[in-house]
Amino acid sequence: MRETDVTDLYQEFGEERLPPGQHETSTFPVLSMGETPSWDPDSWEFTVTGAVEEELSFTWEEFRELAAETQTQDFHCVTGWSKLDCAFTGVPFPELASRAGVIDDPNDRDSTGNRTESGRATHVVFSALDGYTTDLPLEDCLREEVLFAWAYDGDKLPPGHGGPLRVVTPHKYAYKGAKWVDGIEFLTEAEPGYWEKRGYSRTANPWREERYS
Ligand SMILES: Nc1nc2c(c(=O)[nH]1)N[C@H]1C(S)=C(S)[C@@H](COP(=O)(O)O)O[C@H]1N2
Ligand SMILES: [Mo]
Repeated sequence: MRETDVTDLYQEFGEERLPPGQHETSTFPVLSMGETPSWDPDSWEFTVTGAVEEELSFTWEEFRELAAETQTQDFHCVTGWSKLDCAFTGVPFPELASRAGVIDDPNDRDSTGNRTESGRATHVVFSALDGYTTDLPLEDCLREEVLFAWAYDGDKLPPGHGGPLRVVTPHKYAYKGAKWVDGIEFLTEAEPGYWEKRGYSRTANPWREERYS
């Protein structure tokens, strides 16, 4: 399996690996809005819908057959803790986007960052088994380090941390990474997710301390 270390991605955003206002922790706290949902591998279905050439759906077995990689990443929680050097294994977002036929041309945007051509995807909303949602602009998702992860430190992802499958977003605060993720929808306009509706940042760049909107 391909293994990469993406902990230097901070250089794109700031001077320091640890974003401002964050402290390092060696534990991995669990933060969820509610209970850990139950998961049935036989009926679980992962869907890719919306503004794509071809909508997709995967069973758990099918999802596990997608090309995966292991990445060493940092994890920044908006409440102030950061856990460095987490090894997550999973499928990079661009793999799913290209299978579904999402064409992104970063030059084809107006001054607000939206696509100039209507009907093309500009945003993504992630959905999860517990009813959680979170949204990001498409260009923030089309990055190798946005992983649909099923393993953490070589073991299967614990249920509390989003197992069987979660998203990780090392370039964003961790609320952008939906635990128990079961779908992505490509949108032609922004649609705020659970915390985004409750005052948290739409863009959530830790090096700019975009915590609240
Ligand atoms: N489905 C789902 N995903 C979620 C959440 C949640 O409540 N439900 N909480 C988010 C928040 S606020 C954070 S900080 C991280 C926490 O991940 P952890 O519990 O693995 O530390 O998951 C994010 N993803
Ligand atoms: Mo959070």
